[in-house]
Amino acid sequence: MPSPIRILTAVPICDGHDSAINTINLEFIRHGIEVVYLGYHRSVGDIVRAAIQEDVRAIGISSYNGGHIEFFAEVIALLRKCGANDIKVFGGGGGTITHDDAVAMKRKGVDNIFFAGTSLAEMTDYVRKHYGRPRGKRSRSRSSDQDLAHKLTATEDAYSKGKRRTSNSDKSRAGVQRSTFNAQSRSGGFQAAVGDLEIALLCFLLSARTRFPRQRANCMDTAAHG
Ligand code: B12
Repeated sequence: MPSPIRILTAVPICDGHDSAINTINLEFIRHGIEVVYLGYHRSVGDIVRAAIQEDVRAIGISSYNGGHIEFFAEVIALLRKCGANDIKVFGGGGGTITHDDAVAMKRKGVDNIFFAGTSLAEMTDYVRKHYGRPRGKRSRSRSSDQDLAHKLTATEDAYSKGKRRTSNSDKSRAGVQRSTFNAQSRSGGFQAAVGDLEIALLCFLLSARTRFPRQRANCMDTAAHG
């Protein structure tokens, strides 16, 4: 099984309209998309920091109280500043975000804006189609948070590939590749154990870093981003 598509969703600061995103989150999850929901009243800095730490493919923002052109643009600017250009931004906001606003937002780098009446299936298909492709080659990490997050993703991806090998060895148990079964199952088991250890170690480092941050990533230092 490949690793699931992981996205982060949030509602901007000074906005408590969370009913749409709650429904959308559940629909994404029901379709196997991993959702990190940050909640409502979230600042640009909160959203970008969490998106980098979680190494998500995209950020989905639900915005109803205005200021969306600037807010989405600031998220994109901070992502770029942090060297996280590979994290895409999309969103919606019922009757608040107009078609003209959406044109301006796309010009500033937003992937897509969904309007009132869009079906949940359409949004899920969009995420699968646009954020489900294998990642391209990564440029060098710009912060220890980003570095750790990339390593964790690489380990998760390797682990899910290792699992696939294990299930192939299950096939061999049924006689398809009997001669290599023992060797395959040993290496599959070993890989899985190493994968577990690596994940445990990286999770520990990540949580220790969150609890005892020695330094903030440079790109997050500006007070303007909250
Ligand atoms: C429900 C609602 C509320 C509820 C919110 C409940 C909740 N927990 O969410 C309550 C009653 C609490 C509320 C309060 C307020 N509200 Co209100 N609210 C609405 C209302 C009627 C509907 C919004 C909604 O949830 N729609 C349901 C969703 C599912 O449908 P949709 O919006 O069409 O969304 C579609 C797409 O945009 C897309 N989408 C949306 N988000 C995202 C995100 C992603 C990632 C994706 C992929 C897609 C996507 O999904 C849907 C697909 O069909 C709107 C009016 C409107 N028609 O938009 C006003 C509205 C947003 N509210 C408004 C206002 C002013 C307020 C208050 C300030 C009122 C007050 N004076 O107290 C407060 C502020 C509360 C706060 N803390 O922010 C204004 C905002 C005006 C503005 N931007 O200038 C609106 C536009 C009403 C109006 N015409 O005046 N509100």
